[in-house]
Amino acid sequence: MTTLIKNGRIITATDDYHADVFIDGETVHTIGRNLPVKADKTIDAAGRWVIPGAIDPHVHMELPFGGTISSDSFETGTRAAAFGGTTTIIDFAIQYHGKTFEQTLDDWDAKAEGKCAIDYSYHLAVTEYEAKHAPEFKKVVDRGISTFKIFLAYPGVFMIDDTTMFRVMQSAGEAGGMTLVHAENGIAISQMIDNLVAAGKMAPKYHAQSRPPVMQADGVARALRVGEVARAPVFIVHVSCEAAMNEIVRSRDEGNASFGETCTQYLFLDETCYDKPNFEGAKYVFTPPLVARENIEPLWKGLKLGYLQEVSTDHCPFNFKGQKELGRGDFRKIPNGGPGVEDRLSLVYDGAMKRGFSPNKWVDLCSTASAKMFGMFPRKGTIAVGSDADIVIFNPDKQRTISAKTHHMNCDYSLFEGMEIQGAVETVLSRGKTLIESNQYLGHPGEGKFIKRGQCAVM
Ligand code: DUC
Ligand code: ZN
Ligand code: ZN
Repeated sequence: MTTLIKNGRIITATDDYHADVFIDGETVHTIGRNLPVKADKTIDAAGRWVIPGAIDPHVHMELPFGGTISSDSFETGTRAAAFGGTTTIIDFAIQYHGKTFEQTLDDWDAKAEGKCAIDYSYHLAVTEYEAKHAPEFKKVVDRGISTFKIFLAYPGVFMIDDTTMFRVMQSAGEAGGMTLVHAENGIAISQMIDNLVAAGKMAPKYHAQSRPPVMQADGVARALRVGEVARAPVFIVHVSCEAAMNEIVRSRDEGNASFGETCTQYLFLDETCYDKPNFEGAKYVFTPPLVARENIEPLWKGLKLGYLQEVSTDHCPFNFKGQKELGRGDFRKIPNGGPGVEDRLSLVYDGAMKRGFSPNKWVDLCSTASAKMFGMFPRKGTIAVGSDADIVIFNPDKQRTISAKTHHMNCDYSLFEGMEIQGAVETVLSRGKTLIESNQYLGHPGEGKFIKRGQCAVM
């Protein structure tokens, strides 16, 4: 199968020019002006931007969490991602008690295989590390999983202690991998939760009050200091506030391989969402929580200046009906997480253009930076001869209103309900196959493949 995308404006993280793209099979074959070729399918992209497929490096499909399971399966979640122009996701394979790393990855393979609409990988979340696990780091990296994740939050569930943090960072680094950290002070937060509950403070807004930004900054500082002595690269996930971001800047300025991301929700929403009536604040109960509006512009500035490297979603949806409702009367029982994988590319476009970012920077934040950071570049994250033909045809002028009524995520609400944004995904190709066209999904579950990732390529 060959496809010719004609007359588009090709925008990558580094280039911006008008040309045709000829795709043969799964990869880009030729790029040039007025290509004299015939193809099985021709797409006219006049007036449109032709960009690399977006990469969301932080999602949780069908994750058992908080007494329930996140509501998007690998099938529904990756289909929704495709509608939004995302052609690769990285999920988190979580090690449950007694499991080896390899068993954990086998379990996640079994969940994802044959279901995905788009290409996928996982980070391996390590929750226990005994001597028997040491040789496994190298095997995991050889299997194409070059990133490990640890939690400094959720005591008794996922949280690891500082010994384990040090050992994971060191072992991951020695194996050529990188450690991602959910960084909060989980112990102090537990005490704050107990204090709030003892005072009868049980509404959704107390979830946010139990995890103030300074507790995140504390976790980030600690993780990066430990990474420094372990001499290993560390990547902080879902940075929601300026104080935590500043810790990353400080550490990198001191010469450490310290990186971070933020997520769409932290770039648009603030803590006033928790005041919504009728328990609707529960829709915004995720961790870390939304914070004061003063943090939003510093996060955008941090993206512009490279303090943070990319934007993900931490997509971990739970329906309001039947799932978020589990926590009526007790914020501790509200499953933590929210939907987002579908709207990221266009939300970041809207916000970035309003703040004077270049189109190249937008592509970098949504695709290229993650391809490099997580070991998939140049197969993913760019449009170049030989790269996978993961391509989005984007209409930069179209206006649309975000709504759960029209989104494709398996979630009965949107975090961004009613928000009017500029820019819309029109056509999506995944490894040469047209997946989305005229708002229709043309793919089949299982066409997305596991992608073996290599080392981080930003250092
Ligand atoms: N935070 C969430 O809100 N959900 C999933 C895991 C996490 O860290
Ligand atoms: Zn997290
Ligand atoms: Zn997460």
